[in-house]
Amino acid sequence: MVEKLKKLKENIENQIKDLKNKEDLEALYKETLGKKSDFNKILRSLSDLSIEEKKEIGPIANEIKNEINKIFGSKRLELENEEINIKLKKDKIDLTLDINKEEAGSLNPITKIQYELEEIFKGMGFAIYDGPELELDYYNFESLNIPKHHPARDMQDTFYINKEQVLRTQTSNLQVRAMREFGAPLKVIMPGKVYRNEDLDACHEHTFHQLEGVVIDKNINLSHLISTMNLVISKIFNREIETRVRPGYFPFVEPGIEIDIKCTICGGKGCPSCKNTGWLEILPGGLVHPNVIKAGDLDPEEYSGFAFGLGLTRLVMMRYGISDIRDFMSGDLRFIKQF
Ligand code: FA5
Repeated sequence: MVEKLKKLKENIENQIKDLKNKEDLEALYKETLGKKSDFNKILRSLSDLSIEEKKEIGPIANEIKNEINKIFGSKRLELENEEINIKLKKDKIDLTLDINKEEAGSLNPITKIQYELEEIFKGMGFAIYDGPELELDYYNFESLNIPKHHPARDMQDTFYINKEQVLRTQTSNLQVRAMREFGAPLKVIMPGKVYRNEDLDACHEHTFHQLEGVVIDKNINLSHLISTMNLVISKIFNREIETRVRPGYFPFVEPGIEIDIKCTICGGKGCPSCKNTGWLEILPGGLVHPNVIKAGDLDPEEYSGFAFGLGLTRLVMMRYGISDIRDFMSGDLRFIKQF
């Protein structure tokens, strides 16, 4: 009987070696150790033996059964591992594969120059201040010495949201806000987007960027403004740029000036970007009007100051030789990818 069981074990060992999947293994298990198997029949026949024989053969038969179970167990494990390995190989992710490559964006040239200017001004001790684009009529006009029905409102036709709120037409809306928030002495720049109801052409957009600057201190005069601006312009262009100063009019400065730069697109000969004048208006400014200093809760007898409103978009056009301002809003990737 023991011999028969050993023979069966040997057969099982031989068959199991070549099995390649779990289904075949379970089928062999059923066939060799299941209820109807020869192995089971032999085990059942143990009951016909005498007690002595049972005592002798029983444990041996049990041991053989355990050994066969172990053989099946380790084969089961082997097949499961193989299955996992095959799955892992199939699911392997190649991290070096360049699929779904998204194009990296880049900074808009206006943002780039804004950041450069911020660094230049920070180096001169200016702080950077930000404020609302949807602004009260008061800060955009009235506090700047432009009451309702003042003709200067025509120079900056805007989009009224209601009677009190407008899309700001100039970053000057932050002059009084900054004075009220920080007091004096004050040295601050305010870059940002502004909006105007404009007839559009190569150098006029409805949405563009300005960079405002305000300095309030004792004994500030025009030479402070002009020398600061010449320094900033030469730094941003990395060379000397010819500028000229003319009188300008803004109700919130007295006196008011315009600092123009020689058109870098045509070199001063005249082109559509400079309206054939050879000069580009990018830098109006002046000494802050006493009424504005008062609106900023400061004493105009004690403090004076200068302010300027750099046309940031136009400055970018000059630096990169962009001849049409409408390209910035065109949404054409070929334009933006050049920078
Ligand atoms: C102003 O906006 C004043 N707030 C500037 C100022 C500040 C004066 C502080 C005095 C003291 P102006 O309307 O000229 O000024 O605009 C300033 C600059 O913005 C212009 O020189 C020009 O470069 C730019 N600019 C004006 N209108 C447009 C437009 N439609 N499209 C693009 N740039 C414009």
